[in-house]
Amino acid sequence: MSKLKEMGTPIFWAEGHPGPLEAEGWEVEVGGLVDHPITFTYQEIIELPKTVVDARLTSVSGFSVGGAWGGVHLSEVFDLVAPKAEASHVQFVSYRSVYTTSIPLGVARQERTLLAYAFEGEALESDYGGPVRLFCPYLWGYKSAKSVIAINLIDYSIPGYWETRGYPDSAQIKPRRVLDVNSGEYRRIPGGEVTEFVD
Ligand SMILES: Nc1nc2c(c(=O)[nH]1)N[C@H]1C(S)=C(S)[C@@H](COP(=O)(O)O)O[C@H]1N2
Ligand SMILES: [Mo]
Repeated sequence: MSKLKEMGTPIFWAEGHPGPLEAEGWEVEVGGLVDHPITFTYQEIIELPKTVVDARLTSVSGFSVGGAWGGVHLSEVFDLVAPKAEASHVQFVSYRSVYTTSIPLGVARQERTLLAYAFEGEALESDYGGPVRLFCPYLWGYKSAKSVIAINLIDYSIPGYWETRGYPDSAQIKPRRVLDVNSGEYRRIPGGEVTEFVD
């Protein structure tokens, strides 16, 4: 059993669970406002320089899970596709194209934002957005689109699945009490990127 599952990390598939998804044959199409659109295979993604970040996924629904997320910096991907000067946001499209979300390009370029394919050294299963998902610890978890099939560089923020259902596009993490999945305890978060809990 994977570490995420062992800890009882909630599994969110608002659009319906897609069932098992295979890494073999998986492709991520990166396009929009770029000079060189590229469709990456899973194999090509894992061959890009790997980064492991110790960070937390924190959901507005009230949980936070931390660990070693592994993947590739979005900036590595952007270096290859060359975003045009007018690109200001990045849209992520999940498998079946029902779940989408966008984040500012500046947040996508930050150090701990990854196109993630591993947690604690294990490949991500489809429950948790495998084979490849966005992992962005700076914003509420609804920005971390699972099982990504397309990444589009755009010049405005396109409201996605939860943004069109009333959740703020800014997705700024606010101070509040959440379940720390790692310890099983309810703890207070300080707001902003959750790196520690507060008393
Ligand atoms: N495709 C897809 N991606 C998604 C979601 C979803 O329902 N479908 N839920 C989002 C929300 S609200 C959160 S908090 C995280 C949860 O990730 P997890 O299901 O791996 O715990 O995924 C985000 N990405
Ligand atoms: Mo969430």
